[in-house]
Amino acid sequence: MEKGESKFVKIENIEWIESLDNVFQNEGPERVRDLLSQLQTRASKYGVKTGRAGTTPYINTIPPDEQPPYPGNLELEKRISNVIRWNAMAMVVRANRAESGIGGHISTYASAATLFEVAFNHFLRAKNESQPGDVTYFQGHAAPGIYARAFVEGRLSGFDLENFRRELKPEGGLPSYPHPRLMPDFWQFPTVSMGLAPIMSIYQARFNRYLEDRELKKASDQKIWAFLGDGEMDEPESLGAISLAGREKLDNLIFVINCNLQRLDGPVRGNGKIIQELETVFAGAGWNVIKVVWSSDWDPLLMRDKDGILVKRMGQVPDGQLQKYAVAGGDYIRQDFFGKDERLLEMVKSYSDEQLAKLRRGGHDPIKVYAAYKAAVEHKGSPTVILAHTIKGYGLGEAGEGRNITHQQKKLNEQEALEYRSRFGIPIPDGEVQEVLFYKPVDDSEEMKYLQQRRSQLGGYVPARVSGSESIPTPPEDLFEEFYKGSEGREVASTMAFVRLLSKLLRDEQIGKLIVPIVPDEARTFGMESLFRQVGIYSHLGQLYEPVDKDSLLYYNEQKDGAILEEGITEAGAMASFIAAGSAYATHGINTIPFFIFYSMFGFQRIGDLIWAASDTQARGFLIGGVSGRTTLAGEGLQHQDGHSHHIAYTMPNLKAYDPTFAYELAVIIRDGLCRMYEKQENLIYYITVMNEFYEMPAMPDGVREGILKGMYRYKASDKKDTQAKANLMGSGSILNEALKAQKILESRYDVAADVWSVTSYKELYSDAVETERWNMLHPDETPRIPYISECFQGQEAVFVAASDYLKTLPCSVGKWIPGRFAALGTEGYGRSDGREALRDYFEVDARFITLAALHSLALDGKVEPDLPKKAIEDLDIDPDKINPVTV
Ligand SMILES: Cc1ncc(C[n+]2csc(CCOP(=O)(O)OP(=O)(O)O)c2C)c(N)n1
Ligand SMILES: [Mg+2]
Repeated sequence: MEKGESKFVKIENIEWIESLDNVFQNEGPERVRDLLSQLQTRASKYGVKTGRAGTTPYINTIPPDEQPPYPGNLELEKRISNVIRWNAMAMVVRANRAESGIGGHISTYASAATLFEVAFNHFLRAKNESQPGDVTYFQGHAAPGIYARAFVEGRLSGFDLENFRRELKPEGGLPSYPHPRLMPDFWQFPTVSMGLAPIMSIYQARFNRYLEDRELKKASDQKIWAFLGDGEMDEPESLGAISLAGREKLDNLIFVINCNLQRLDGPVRGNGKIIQELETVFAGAGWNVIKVVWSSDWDPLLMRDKDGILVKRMGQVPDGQLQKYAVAGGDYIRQDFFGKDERLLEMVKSYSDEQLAKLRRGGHDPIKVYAAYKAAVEHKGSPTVILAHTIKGYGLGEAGEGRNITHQQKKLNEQEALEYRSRFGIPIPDGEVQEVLFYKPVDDSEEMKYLQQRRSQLGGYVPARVSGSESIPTPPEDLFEEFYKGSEGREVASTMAFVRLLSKLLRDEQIGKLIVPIVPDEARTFGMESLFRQVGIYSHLGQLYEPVDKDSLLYYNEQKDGAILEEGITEAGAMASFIAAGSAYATHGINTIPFFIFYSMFGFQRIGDLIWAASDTQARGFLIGGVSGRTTLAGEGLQHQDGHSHHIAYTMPNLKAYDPTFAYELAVIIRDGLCRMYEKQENLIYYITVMNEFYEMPAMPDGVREGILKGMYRYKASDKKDTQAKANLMGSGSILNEALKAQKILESRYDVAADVWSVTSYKELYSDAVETERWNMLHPDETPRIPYISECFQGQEAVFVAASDYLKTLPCSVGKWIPGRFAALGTEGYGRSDGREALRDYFEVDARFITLAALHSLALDGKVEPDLPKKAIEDLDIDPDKINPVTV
């Protein structure tokens, strides 16, 4: 009897439990649920709180008598699994012997092997001609195990494994983690930046449903599996989207969370219980929660636990202590865990210490794992999360099993390798174990035949990335014609031009259906309401209510086959949709074309890691940074005004970044994107900033298309020929208009000839120039090539001024190829809430400052009188002692 438990209490407990047993036996689980809910209601009347919603006892959700029979050969599967475990360990250990510090993880896969193997042998279907297959996100740090399996399957060679983490070896090697960019036939999704796999898989599951609802894809029972870590669930992105999955009842989605109770430094919840915590959170979000806490070894004990003391004890012990049991041995477990109650001690009287130490956790028992997976794939009406209890570094023994150092363990000494070999029965003789060689059973061995047969039953191997999209012809020029013509006197913003173009593309017979507009609750900000009516907002349920604005032309129109993914305020979720849509060409063989329109400040800065993941995934599509620029976005101030997204865009090699001014530039760039990404099937992403400042959109001058795409062209040459003083003014975004004003001032007031160049992309100019220089350096005996920017400015005897709504480092990135004195103007400093005019004065990027910068450079070059800049400061009403915006 537990301390403090009176005889009366004990009898009362027995009576209540027996009545419940009776109700269950005679009337079934529904009636039990009903009774419990009535009791709860009653208790809450007295103000009694009955535990956290959604928490169930710390035992398996599926009781033994509901377990299906195991459909495979457990003995063979165990042998296969052991071989894979060995090779996974060997590849990390060998890599670190070859090059100390090269890294790699043994303990993550060691804890997850059974979770993966049951899935590989019985669940994960491959994509082939006759089935869509399942879509799987593999926990990044478990990569050695996935490679090891592919090696045993015969898909990877010993060389590949040998050169794990040494990809640059001439004979090739394997990347540390899942990267589709590096293994485009193997990995489908990059997962190793923690938290991204959970959110990407949720939106993938939703996107699959979107494709079906829009009749772009045949309905199927395809599942999305995501294998995740328990520590990983602390990332805000991991749990941030689970309510969407619950709300949308995504029963095509299965999370498998490997709860080994440890992360990198130590326990995930030493003083708590991560499985219970996650259960509450997921249950609250409407998920089907399946806990796999204990293995079959515990079933006999739990059967004998009539008065629930064992279950109670299981629920009491914190995770840190469970971790201690993994390393402390049977004697300690007997005293510390069972010793709390005489009845518990009695229960395990016949168990030796060794037997107690070997009572496995649920995630190491294929029977329990299979039961959970089967229940998950058969479950209808909500997503499923499987919370599987395991031990980190399982099988490593002294070398790291359950130890806090285990995550970083990359080396095994001879004794440890011997023990590992023996524990998993690998037929390598003692004398050779030290070498930790890879091991593969012969092809006609029982286990190899079984393994191959299981995979062929499931349709082939996984992971595999099969890219099967067809080229889509670029829409004809006449669709873009109105943008080339200009706005004919009307003042419009480039955002409006973009929305108009998008709406035309959505109407296009060829590609209209493939376009996926994605917006995180900013459609009205960008003037996109008209699209609500035109193509509808996607909702699996359609519209179950009468929208308040039904009478208006632009009402909030939700439709089952709506095209717009209106994500609500989640740039991360919207980006996850972009990734799903942008990689659908590989996942589903459907070339959807995402346009993700967002507040530019909340793009690269906020969700840069997801944009990076999109690049790794080889997603294609358009990222549209709306209301961009630090002085163009009037009034919004410090938090909203983006002066640096174009800088972050430099970090992604396959991403093109444009900051156009005019509608025709935008149209040329978007048409080029459609052509390169969808007709030529290049793996690019286009980032384009658009603005909300109104001005007239001119007609496209002749011969500028190439320049627009290459990053710059001369928009307006000076008419002035009779002067020595010449300036080239480079402008981007709406600051180009300031350069045009400065051109007039320079010519009319100061007798300076000025050409105005529209710089649509510093990134393009920079990339071209560095590539050209590199080529020249490596080919010294060939005629040197000339960077495009140098070509543009060849023969110019002039000064150069570049102004943009971004930091000066943007134009400065091409400074070394500018053949003359060069001044850069930009928006260093935090944003301010004010109008455009005041902001451009404050940041020193308006026509006055462009004029002054040109005159100052010309004076230094001796092309104008030395006192002209001072005169200009007075003329232009510039305060020379004004505050430097970068200092405040
Ligand atoms: C965003 C991010 N932060 C940090 C890391 C470094 N990191 C790699 S594995 C790991 C611990 C993982 O713990 P868990 O999710 O519990 O997985 P386990 O290895 O225990 O299965 C950390 C912190 C990362 N990969 N991504
Ligand atoms: Mg963990």
